Amino acid sequence: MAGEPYFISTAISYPNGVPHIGHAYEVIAADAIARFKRLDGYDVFFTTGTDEHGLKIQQTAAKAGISPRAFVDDMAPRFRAMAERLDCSFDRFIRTTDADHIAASQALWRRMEQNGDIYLAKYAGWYSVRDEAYYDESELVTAPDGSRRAEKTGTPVEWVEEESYFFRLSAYAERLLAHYEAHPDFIGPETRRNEVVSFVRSGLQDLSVSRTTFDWGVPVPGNPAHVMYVWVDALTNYITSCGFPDEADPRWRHWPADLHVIGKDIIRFHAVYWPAFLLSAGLPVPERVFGHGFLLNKGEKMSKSVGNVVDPVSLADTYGVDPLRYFVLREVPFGQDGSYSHEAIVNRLNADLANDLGNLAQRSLTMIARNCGGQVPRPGEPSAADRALLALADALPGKARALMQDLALHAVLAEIWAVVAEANRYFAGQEPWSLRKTDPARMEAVLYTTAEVLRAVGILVQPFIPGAAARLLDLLAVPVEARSLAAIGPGDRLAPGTALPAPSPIFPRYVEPEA
Ligand code: ME8
Repeated sequence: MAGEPYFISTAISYPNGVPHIGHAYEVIAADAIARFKRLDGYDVFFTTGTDEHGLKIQQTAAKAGISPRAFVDDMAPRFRAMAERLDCSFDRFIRTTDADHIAASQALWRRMEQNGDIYLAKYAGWYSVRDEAYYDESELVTAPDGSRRAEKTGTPVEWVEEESYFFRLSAYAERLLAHYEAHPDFIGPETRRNEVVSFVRSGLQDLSVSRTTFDWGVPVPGNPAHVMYVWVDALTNYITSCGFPDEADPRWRHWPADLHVIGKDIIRFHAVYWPAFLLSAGLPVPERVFGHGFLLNKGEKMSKSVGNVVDPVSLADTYGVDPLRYFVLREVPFGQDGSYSHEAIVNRLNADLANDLGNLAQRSLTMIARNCGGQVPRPGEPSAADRALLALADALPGKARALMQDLALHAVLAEIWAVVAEANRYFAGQEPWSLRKTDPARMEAVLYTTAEVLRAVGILVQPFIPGAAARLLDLLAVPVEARSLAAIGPGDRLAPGTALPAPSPIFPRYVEPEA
């Protein structure tokens, strides 16, 4: 497909534990955006993956009694399997241990070095292994047990002294501020943007970008006693996937990224360090970095000690992949924190999916099967009510595009479901079951109009609930090549007389298992 290139990525996950709901949330949201852009004709490239280097991984592997390599080889496939299980349509699953990634990281390093932005010095500071980050004295607190901890994350820090390469980040503050100014959409949502701007305004210090105290990392070119700071290598993943450093690679057309989807906790790395590295290397910087919120279990942060860490694959097994995707995308305004619980998921599933959309499809398609010979009925001369409803459905792509531009995924779903609600009111008001005897032509028109709204809805929900959307469009006999956004509206209406398959329910209700 030769549309305009669109590159979207998730963060790459630390595989030092099994995937959790936060990882699932991020890849589902990015997938919905990727799929929407594909529907809208873009040449999409969508990446996700695992961030496999660093001290934390080395230590976790040591605890497990295996090599870091064996450890990540065991863990990374679980992240990939999760994304596949959640129906995420990534084009590349990048592992930072991939050979092309090591080469890309070293190439980026050399470019920054050639530009005079990397120098060797001595580093001393408070280091948090858990966060893979150094903290300033002013960023620490003393815990009740007397240990020093990073205030922001609560993780323990230790005093570390080592020879280190530095990146001349201090030289980039002005250019970064000018970039934020010139590209108001570069960082979203607004709160994150303000946070980053004030951080950069307060002045930037050079960044320690190598380590000598462990060896599980990408060797620094020309000085293998050092491995790169894991964030240098991690951020590079995005250009590795685009073929860097081979700018003749066909994938390079996708750089710069259109959108990095990441969590709010790592915005600084993506909106400050990453563009500075790229500017130093003479490469274009991404169009947009969006920091989504955190998903909390009944409002609580998940942690192993609280015992509320939920396996996203088991959630998908319990509720179904589409209901899980729908829940996280509809319930949480994208960019804000959200909460999930069994009750909240079941409510959404039964109310929005089973009742509103599922029943409408089931009732109208069953009537068509029984009363219209299993074929798309005839619209006749549309009434004012038919026209009004179709106009609402036809307006959806425009509204959805505008909301997607703001990454308001939840609002797109709200708009679609507002039309579903209107279609339900229409269906109940028109009473096609009564028309069956009194005015069969009018019954056909009502069923036709309803089916045509379901076609528009089916096309539009594909990015969010791909499996169910495909089943709905199959029931309406919509050809696979006629499922793009452009096919919504008068030009591609359902053709009367088209044979339809026997209807079957799309969304079963969730029923509590017997105790
Ligand atoms: O940060 N809710 O990896 P990670 C929503 N390797 N999102 C969450 C979340 C939650 N409860 N918990 C984490 C890293 N996330 C680095 C990224 S990118 C070059 C390197 C998000 O496994 C988090 O914000 O800790 C991040 O975007 C992603 O999950 C991976 O987190």
